Amino acid sequence: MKNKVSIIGAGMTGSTSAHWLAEREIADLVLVDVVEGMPQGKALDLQEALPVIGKDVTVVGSNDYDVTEGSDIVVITAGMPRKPGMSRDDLLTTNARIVREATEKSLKYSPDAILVMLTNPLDVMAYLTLKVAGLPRERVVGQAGILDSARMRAFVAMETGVSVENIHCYVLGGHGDDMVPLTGHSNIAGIPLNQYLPAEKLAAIVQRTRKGGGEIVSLLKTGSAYYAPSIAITQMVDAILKDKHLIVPASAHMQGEYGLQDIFFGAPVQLGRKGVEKVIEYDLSDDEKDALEKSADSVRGTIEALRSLVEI
Ligand code: TXD
Repeated sequence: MKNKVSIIGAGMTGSTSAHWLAEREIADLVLVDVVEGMPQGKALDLQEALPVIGKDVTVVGSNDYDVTEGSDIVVITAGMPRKPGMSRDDLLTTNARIVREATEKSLKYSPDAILVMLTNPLDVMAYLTLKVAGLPRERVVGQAGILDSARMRAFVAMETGVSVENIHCYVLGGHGDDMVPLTGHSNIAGIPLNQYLPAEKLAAIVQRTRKGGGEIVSLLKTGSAYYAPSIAITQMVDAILKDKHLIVPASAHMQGEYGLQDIFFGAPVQLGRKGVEKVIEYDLSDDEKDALEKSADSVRGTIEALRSLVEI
């Protein structure tokens, strides 16, 4: 039987995820959005592209959830993106309403689906979904770390001229400006970054990584990044459907790891057919531990803000 992946929110990240996924021919795809005609139009356009590259998957667009029935994975991108000068947390109330609705309606038709979250503020939207749906932690995972780490990899490649294939970066923590790019675990062909690059160059890369989302928002003026976020979604969906046991940085529900309880937080996560199989714990320096604690505080703060606004 073919796999089925539904994407809620057919905007920039949703439709670009569908594009990357269709190219991989790993699942039939459904796009759902509230805008009339838009998911149908994008789905048909994508369907019509596939003969050219010889890929046999069906792509359906709809304003209703019934067509999502029996999905193996539901990707939730529905919500508002940031506007210039807006923090991810400004999006809180609006996106909480949208994400709650997307979660409830998706699970009605696909009660066994794994939910891959993208909507910002990411760690808190993933938390909301887990709580409103009452799901075990295996079933809800948020995309952030692959993107943040890919940005760091791109910046390191620009600085060093080394192939991105040799550059491995690990960005942990919440998906906000307090994220924690690890400079000792990140490496170029096994050489730790903090040995490869002079301290000031590395500090600049860390800073640019932290502000990577905002840099794109300022350039675009309307909307936020979508190519890199959606290829990150694609890597997660691929790892789950193929039961790869792939370890990637992603946002998962912490149950004691890194000393954290009951928040979603970016950590190395092993993904397979059941979703989150394991959260991997790194040995961290005291500075890194402090930075993670600061990032956790900011996620906790947003969860508290959410609790004061909506019932969870
Ligand atoms: O790394 C990450 N986690 C992120 C997160 C990277 C990129 C984008 N990130 C966040 O994802 C961003 O801040 C937003 O909160 C979401 C979606 O970003 P995108 O760039 O795709 O925004 P768009 O293009 O505005 O698309 C959102 C779509 C749009 O078509 C709306 O009509 C739709 O969501 N939408 C809905 N769909 C279904 N159901 C409801 N209720 C709904 N409301 C809006």
